[in-house]
Amino acid sequence: MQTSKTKKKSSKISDISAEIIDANGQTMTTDIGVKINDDHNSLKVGDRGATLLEDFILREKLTHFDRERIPERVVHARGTGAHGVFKLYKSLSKYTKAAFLNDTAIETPVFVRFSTVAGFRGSSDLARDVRGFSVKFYTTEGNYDLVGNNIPVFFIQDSMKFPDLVHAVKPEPNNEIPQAASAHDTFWDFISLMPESAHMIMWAMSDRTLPRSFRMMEGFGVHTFRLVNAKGESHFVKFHWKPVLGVHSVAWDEAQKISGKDPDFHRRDLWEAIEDGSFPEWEFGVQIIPEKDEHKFDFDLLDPTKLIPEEIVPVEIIGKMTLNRNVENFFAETEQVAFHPGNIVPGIDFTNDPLLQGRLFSYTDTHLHRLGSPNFTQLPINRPLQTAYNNHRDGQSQHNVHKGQVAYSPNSLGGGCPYMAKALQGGFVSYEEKIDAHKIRARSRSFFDHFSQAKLFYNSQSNSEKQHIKDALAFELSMVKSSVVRERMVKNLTNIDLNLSQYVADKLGLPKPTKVEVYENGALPADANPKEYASVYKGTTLTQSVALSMQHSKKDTIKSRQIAVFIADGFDDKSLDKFEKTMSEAGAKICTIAPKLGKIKSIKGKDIVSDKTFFNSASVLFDAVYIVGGEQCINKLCNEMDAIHFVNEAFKHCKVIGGDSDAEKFFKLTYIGNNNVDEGIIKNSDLSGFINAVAQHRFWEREAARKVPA
Ligand code: HDE
Repeated sequence: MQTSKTKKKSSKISDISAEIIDANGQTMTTDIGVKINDDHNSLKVGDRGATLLEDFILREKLTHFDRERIPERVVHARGTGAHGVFKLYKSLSKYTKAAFLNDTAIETPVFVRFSTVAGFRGSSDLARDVRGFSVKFYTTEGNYDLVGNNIPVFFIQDSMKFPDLVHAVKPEPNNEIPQAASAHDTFWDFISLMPESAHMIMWAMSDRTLPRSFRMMEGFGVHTFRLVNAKGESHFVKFHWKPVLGVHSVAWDEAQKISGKDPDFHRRDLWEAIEDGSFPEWEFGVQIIPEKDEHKFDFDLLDPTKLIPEEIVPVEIIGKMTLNRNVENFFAETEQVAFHPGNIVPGIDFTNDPLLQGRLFSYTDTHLHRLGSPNFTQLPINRPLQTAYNNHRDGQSQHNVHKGQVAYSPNSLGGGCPYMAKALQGGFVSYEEKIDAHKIRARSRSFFDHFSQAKLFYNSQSNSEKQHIKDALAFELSMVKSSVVRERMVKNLTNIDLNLSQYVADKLGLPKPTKVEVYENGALPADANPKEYASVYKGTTLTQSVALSMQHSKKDTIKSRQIAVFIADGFDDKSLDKFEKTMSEAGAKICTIAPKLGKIKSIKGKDIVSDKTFFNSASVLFDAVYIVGGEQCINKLCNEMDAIHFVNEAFKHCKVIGGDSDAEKFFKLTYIGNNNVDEGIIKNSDLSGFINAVAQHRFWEREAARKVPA
């Protein structure tokens, strides 16, 4: 028998592949290795007779099948994962002794899982929702998990409120409606009574919750953590992931349509990018705060509803993560992976953030329930690179065969082994934080400023981003049946921006507020009076932070962007060849779309096979559209109503639309012809103009000026 020790010796990250069962060329067997002669028929008495209970092959097959599902995650059920590596650019040894953050020669294997929060496992990828961004680093000193989100703050300040938040956002318990959506009564009822959610709500209603791709979203550790160096000195730290492709989103109307056209849109996008060798990359950044500066901010570093503006503490980029390998088996890897913010290595430690503290309990508890045994760390995807030596024994699904008579410490019969490691030998030592306080069940008053950073976020957005937030709030609250909840939310919004609250009120048919309505009740401590509470708002010295707006994100590449190219019989093959060559040199991906599948004849009689058709694809699945010339081709497209709708919709969603000069006739039939717009409309085969425009991602300003009924 192969013990885990011998297995581990042979490989590192390929430990996971070491477990792969490849049936190629093999005979079918039962689970205990007996060769199967007939897998199509159960054992019966005669041709038409009753099935026999003795049929151990049938029984094994059905009992195994009956147990194929495990409980889905209570939150973040819908997700997808991939393998990769983390490479450090520069050593952080000044701040941490963690080996993977010290040695630039080390390449640390990682496994990443992205997720939505509220939807069930089979729900759509494009729900308006926060995205989970979990990274498991298989370091030389044990597994370190950074279990973060694509938003740097959270809805609540104390883990005590987490089950309430989740119950409020999940489908309502009486009828299990709506799926994967926050636009319903219980969510907004809860939020309207929890002013601490104000900052997170601004992010959640922004386009951050509609990412174009997992590859184009940021990641954040959210909580303030600690780094501890070899001398035992501690610094506070916030972790950031910055996508190399920039941060981009889709439009809300588009997100809803993608949910119907391709609910696997994000999962497919990640899978295909990796299969194509267009490996997603994120740079890893840290904001470091010396311990002595803990109280220098006008908010509490332990409060997870606050971020540290990059203007105050810059993000120092220290490394890069590249995802370069898809999973072999979704269940074995993505479903069984067990992340835990409590999985830390020497050199990293926790703070007393009350949300983080609760998480440190909850994740192990959830894994025990979901994966059914304390031996879930032995699953290939969860195993550290090192063999685990300790005195834990037995339990369900124990895969290890522990040698010897000793399973306790101290012992002399086992030579004292396994022995404990001193700090200098890499043994984990908790940071010796001095705490001298009363045991109380209360919220620190330093956590009471709920609106300053909500304002900061809102004020940092561009006009179109602000408009999207306004529209998202109007949409979500319009789905709420309770007028009391709607009115309370509008009142709360006055604390963020009066104009915002007025816009939403108007859309909801409510009177426009004329002044800031100081928040009245809810999460205030029993003894607080609202006036005093209002005076706790210290404001923040900043009124705007550039990093909070996606408008300022990187827009320098079209790598891996999906471009739809319309063709029909009689298309100009020279133009198509040139377009394809130029776009693929720039790293974009082309998909030809035609009235039918199969061969399409060019102007010169050359056949090409179309990738998709107007009836099995849609503009919402692409970043941009291009129409190649050829008189006959354009005439055909002019009669193709789905092609016209495709372009109108792309226009509505502010995408780049381009074409050869012949395409003008076709454009005249679309809203481009009707609107006299230039932004993002690239005519006359201007391919470099097209590339520059696609790199801009969207021309949102188009929305304000002209509305398209598509
Ligand atoms: Fe989680 N969270 N969470 N969470 N969370 C889970 O663990 C929990 C919080 C996050 O891809 C669960 O394995 C509590 C913040 C991600 O597998 C569960 C609290 C942040 C994932 C759990 C929080 C997160 C989870 C459900 C408040 C961002 C998906 C299944 C105290 C920093 C991990 C599971 C994956 C998953 C509990 C708050 C991120 C129940 C109690 C804040 C990305 O244990």
